[in-house]
Amino acid sequence: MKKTFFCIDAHTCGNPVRLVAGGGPVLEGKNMSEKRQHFLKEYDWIRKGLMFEPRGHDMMSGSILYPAHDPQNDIAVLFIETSGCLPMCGHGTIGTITIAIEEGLINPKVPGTVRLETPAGLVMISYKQEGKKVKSVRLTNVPAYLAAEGLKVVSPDLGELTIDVAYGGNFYAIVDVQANFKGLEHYGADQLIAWARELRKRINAQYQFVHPENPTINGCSHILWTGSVIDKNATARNAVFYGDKAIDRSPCGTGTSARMAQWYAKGKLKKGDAFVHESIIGSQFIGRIEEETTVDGKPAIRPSIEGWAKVYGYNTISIDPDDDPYAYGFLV
Ligand code: PYC
Repeated sequence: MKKTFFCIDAHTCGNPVRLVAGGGPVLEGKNMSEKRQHFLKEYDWIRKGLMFEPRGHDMMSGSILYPAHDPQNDIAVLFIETSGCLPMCGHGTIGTITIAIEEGLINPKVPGTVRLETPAGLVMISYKQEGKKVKSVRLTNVPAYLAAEGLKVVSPDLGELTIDVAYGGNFYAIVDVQANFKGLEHYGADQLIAWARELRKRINAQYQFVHPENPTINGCSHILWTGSVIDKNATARNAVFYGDKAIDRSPCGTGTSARMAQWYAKGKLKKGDAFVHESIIGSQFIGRIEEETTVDGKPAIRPSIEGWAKVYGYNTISIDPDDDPYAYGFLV
């Protein structure tokens, strides 16, 4: 049966955000973590149809809004992506809030702020507006922490690598510059993607990562390659691999959170310090440690991430498996 979705397309610092403003499914669950599980069980075809080629592409990422479960909060979100349904997505949050405010999809209780329920937990937003345009969005993320350090993993092409794994809403393997990895600027994006795909497989075969407060958040889903900055005012640069063939064009909000948690744990960043993170294309997010906290007794931080997004299109997309053999997309 043909289903139609009304989508609003934007990008956050270069990475796509397709907000499904009409046609999203009704989900069961008393919070977004439970609703995420319901979506994955019953409605994952919507994600595949809207994210994969031919309606989407390797980097495609999006969201669906739901009413908040707690009356104190403004709205709730499900993230959809080529990789699955992320517990939290930073560039997705910045794009979703920009679209939702500019298009009048939400009406925050306190103008300039949004209390957003995500599958990973509550995220507090503040945004700056000029006329109808949202100029920037700052999200204060769920607690981020260093989960493991100094792990060894062998890349068939690069050799043995030493990695840290940090949580910033998803689990990230952080590959710092070392003898067998010279920095992301020395390699092509295709190489980073192919190496990351194999590395992720090996990391998850060797080690286990489970969020202590929510076991549905598990596994190392992203690889964060590091390298030299382009802009001398930036603190650091990264290229985040996700899905099967994607490198985030934005500096990656949850990746930046994870890297700030890593730096905090190593004494390289403290509360209040700015952390300007550059992406593979040179776009920037401004991070800051807002609060020191703990997760399951481990030192953790609540990081904020600030960035911008641009709305560029309205897209009525149909998915009709009776008519189109590629209704649910494909991977090459
Ligand atoms: O910004 O958190 C992020 C993100 C995750 C995957 C792609 N972008």
